Amino acid sequence: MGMTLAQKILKAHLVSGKMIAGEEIGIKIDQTLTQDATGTMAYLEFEAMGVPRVKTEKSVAYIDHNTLQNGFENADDHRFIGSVCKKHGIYFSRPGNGICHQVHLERFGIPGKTLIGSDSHTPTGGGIGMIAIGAGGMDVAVAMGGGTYYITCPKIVKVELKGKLSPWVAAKDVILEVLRRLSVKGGVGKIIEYCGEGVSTLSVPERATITNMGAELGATTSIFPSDEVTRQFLKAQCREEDYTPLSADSDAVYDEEVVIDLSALEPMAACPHSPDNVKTISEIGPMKIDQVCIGSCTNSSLLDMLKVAHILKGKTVNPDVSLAIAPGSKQVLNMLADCGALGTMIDAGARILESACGPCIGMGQSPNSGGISLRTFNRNFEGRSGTKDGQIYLVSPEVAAVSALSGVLTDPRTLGDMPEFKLPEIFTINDNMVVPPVSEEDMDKVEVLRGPNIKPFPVSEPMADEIDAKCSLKVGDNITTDHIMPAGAKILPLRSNIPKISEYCFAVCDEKFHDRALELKRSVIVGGSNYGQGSSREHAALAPLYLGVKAVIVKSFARIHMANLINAGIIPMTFVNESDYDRVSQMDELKISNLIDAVKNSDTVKVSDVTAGFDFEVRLDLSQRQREMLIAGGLLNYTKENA
Ligand code: MIC
Ligand code: SF4
Repeated sequence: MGMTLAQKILKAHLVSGKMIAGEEIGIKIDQTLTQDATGTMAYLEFEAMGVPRVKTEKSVAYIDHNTLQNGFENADDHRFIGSVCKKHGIYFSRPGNGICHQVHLERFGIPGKTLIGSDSHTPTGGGIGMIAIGAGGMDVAVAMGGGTYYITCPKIVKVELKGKLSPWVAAKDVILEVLRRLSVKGGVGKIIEYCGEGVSTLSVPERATITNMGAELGATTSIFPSDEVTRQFLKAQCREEDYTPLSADSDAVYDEEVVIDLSALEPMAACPHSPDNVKTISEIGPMKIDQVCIGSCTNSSLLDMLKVAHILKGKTVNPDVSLAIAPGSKQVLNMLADCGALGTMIDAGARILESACGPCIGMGQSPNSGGISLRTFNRNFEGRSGTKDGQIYLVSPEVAAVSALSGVLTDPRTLGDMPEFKLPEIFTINDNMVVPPVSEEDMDKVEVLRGPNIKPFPVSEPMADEIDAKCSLKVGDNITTDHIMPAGAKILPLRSNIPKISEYCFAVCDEKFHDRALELKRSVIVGGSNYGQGSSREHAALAPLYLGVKAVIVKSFARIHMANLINAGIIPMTFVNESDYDRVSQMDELKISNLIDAVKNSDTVKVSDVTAGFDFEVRLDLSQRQREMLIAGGLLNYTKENA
């Protein structure tokens, strides 16, 4: 029986387990990436493991999230990460060099290799045929130390692309269509594999937009074949030697199939407040807008920027609109400057931002109260922009640029003929902002520089045999990690300080949660389905750990967050009968006995709701390794015990 491309790469990296969907497999990791907002924790964890040098083929640390530096904290984090990298064998991409996923695709990604990154949009690398997966910082630390990375062997969904995109319809519209059909939960436990005649019509940056935003499906990752288009891209990056042709076997068997006719797609937008709330631009109509932001790891490539510059050329941004543009990398910005496109954007009135995440993670450019903002980003969760009642629509760069001029949501097809936008034969290559590590002989000479805001991560205790604790919080469906541990300019600088950042834990849902949880000392959180979707931030597990949360009982979990809870030693449980969710109330006393035996040996355990006077069953959907990890009190304790 033939294999899919994802299966081939996974099999070539298989360390343990059987390639049967639903079973736990361990894979060898070739490359890792971190960004600064999750990186400080990941490197503190790496240091705690005591491995002197990274054992991967390539590990890169990027500084792209916390670049606002409205205090010493972020600058201290950058300095800490830079010094750890120098010492332990990691390449350090300095602030200003660009957004991790954009730069990694340009300079380091290699078809057929495995990559894990402490950022949920790591699947961007699937655009050049990598198995690239977002993970918690602790998993990345373990992989840097040469440890195996474990996932549930995913189902493979075939997305067959037919035809060719019409003029002014974009890669963003392809992924919005996939989201419209499959929803933000539709990819959980799955890899989305693109194939079909339409693939060759899409450039590498377009493919990367699609795999990037596959994160919003909850998918393990997404992947495109590595073909002639990939070779051309790598050649233009002076890396043709990294090219290998890769595709699925013609008789590969898939678990699910979706067909998308590219030529039938039209410009779309994801409406507030979910990436799967997708409508066509014509359905929404000419809504008045206040702000447009172009950039983020989804849509900040040279190709995107050249299209935007073309649309803006000789025009002026509408007087009622603020247009901000953040090119994705130093390479992109450099090339825009050299070809005059940057001048065109400035001339039209765009506010040029540094090559970083910026507004995507609420680091500046929050819209006005109730403001309508069109963004080429990948997430529009409530409050993420920094304005609680901001209305964020996710759109293509084409829709963004044309609407910035008109002041209302506009279909770019009204522009008429579209010129052919081509990638350059050769990109401007200058890796001078990537600092290589020192040699192994010199590593002892490097001092790791720590600032006062960098606090050790909270210790987790080995599991107790009984939980007798109140439900400190009850939340609904689709809770994101932006609810659990919000980001933004005020909170992001606290990523290295768990006690301090915990003050904001769940503040979006309930400002009193922090104080209540601390007062209770031990507690349990109850939630609905797809709990923990979105970011890979392990702070969404470490802050609850610090606040004494022992277990989270929900209808279903998002993949990375569930792994992060286990890594932190918090027990993830799911309702056997979802209707029991309605019977549990916040502040009910919940009691679970003989927990160690249940976690060791059973798939379910009984929870007594002492307050409401009823018992219910919860599922422990865990692998043997995860069970041992929970009993040890999390991944770090487990790794030490097994060292
Ligand atoms: C995001 O897009 O939500 C982030 C910020 O990049 C996160 C990582 C983080 O919270 O630091 C992600 O996607 O994993
Ligand atoms: Fe940065 Fe936004 Fe991409 Fe996250 S989604 S890595 S915040 S640009």
